[in-house]
Amino acid sequence: MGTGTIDAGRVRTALRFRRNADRLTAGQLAALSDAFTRAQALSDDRGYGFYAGIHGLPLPIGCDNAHGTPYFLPWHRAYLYFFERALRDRNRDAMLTWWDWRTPPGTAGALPRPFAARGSRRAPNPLLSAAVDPLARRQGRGFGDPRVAAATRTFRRPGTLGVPLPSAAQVTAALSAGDFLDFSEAVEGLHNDVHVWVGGHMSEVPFAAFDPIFWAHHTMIDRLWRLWQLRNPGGRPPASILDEALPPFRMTVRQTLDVTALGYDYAVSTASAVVVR
Ligand SMILES: [Cu+2]
Repeated sequence: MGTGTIDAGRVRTALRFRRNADRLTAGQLAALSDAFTRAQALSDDRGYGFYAGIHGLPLPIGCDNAHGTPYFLPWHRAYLYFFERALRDRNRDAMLTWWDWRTPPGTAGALPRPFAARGSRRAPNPLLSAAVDPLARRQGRGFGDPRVAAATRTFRRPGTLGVPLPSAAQVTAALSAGDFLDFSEAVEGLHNDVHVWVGGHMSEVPFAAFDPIFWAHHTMIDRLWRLWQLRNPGGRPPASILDEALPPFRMTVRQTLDVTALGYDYAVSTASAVVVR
């Protein structure tokens, strides 16, 4: 179930790979969409709204210590781990996927195609938008953009708030930080820019995780941490926090350090220009 303990049985199985959202096979995308659709249909603690609500409203359990602190990367890694597990409970072939939002020079960047596809009335795209918990909307009244707090489903306003997506050069610069805290701070700053660039629900912390693109964005952040770790084998959060838990998850900072121990890794694609070496 949900936010319980790490599942050692699954961890012992072969590694599963998270892939670039724009390079999914038809089968990988179908599994992901199916899992999102099924999770979005559940209103209990196995469902999409429950997980989205952990990040901000209506269950702001994690967000206070998950942003602007050394817990930023570990907390979100735990969050993705348990959310991905909830997705795989709905469709066992589903895996989180990352949005490579780095913009090549001279371009404005774009949302990954699977998350931007319109879908049809009969078959709405579960990666485009999701319902916002009515309780979150009630609690969030008066917070931030009133159009966001009032909307029953998530929406985006890409590129309208005046903040560009991070460039490849900015990502490379963040990855070159030699110290964990320096890296964490740099990557969190780029992460904030992506939230603002997407706009709508993504630009408001209490609602951000209801937008399906949130998960692809944070999977990219988690992947950058993994790439940084491969470059900096000894680099880790301060020793004083390694055995701290990451509420509401029954996982400690130390338990987030090795993604392969959590049963996953990131697929290397030749098109991903972040070179590790
Ligand atoms: Cu975020």
